[in-house]
Amino acid sequence: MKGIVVLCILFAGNVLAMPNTEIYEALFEQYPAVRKTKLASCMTCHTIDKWQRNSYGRDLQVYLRKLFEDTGRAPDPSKYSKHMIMKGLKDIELADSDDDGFSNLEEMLNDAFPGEASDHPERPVW
Ligand SMILES: [Ca+2]
Repeated sequence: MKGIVVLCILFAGNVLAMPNTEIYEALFEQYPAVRKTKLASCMTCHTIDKWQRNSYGRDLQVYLRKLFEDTGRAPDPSKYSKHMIMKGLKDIELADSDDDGFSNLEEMLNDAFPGEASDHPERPVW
């Protein structure tokens, strides 16, 4: 876990503006089973190419910015708390950020990246 956070910080530079420990603490508290899966990585919210946010990361970012704006404050990623991030994760659970036919929650519960359309739970065979 410590290695993942360090790796994210090293590669992310200015791309990741939020404190990474808050993100991981929120992610693991919201979805405890994720801690031992591939989703316990930067790739849950970012692309490997230039470490930009993927569609799931962008949806979360939009939600967090709106939380700040709704209170009349300018969005400040350095002040996103674990609680705020958890609220954001919950709020985008029913969305299908990568448009692969599965909700973000279905993907989180089935070890599939919610921001990567080519990675999704198995589709039922009819
Ligand atoms: Ca997916």
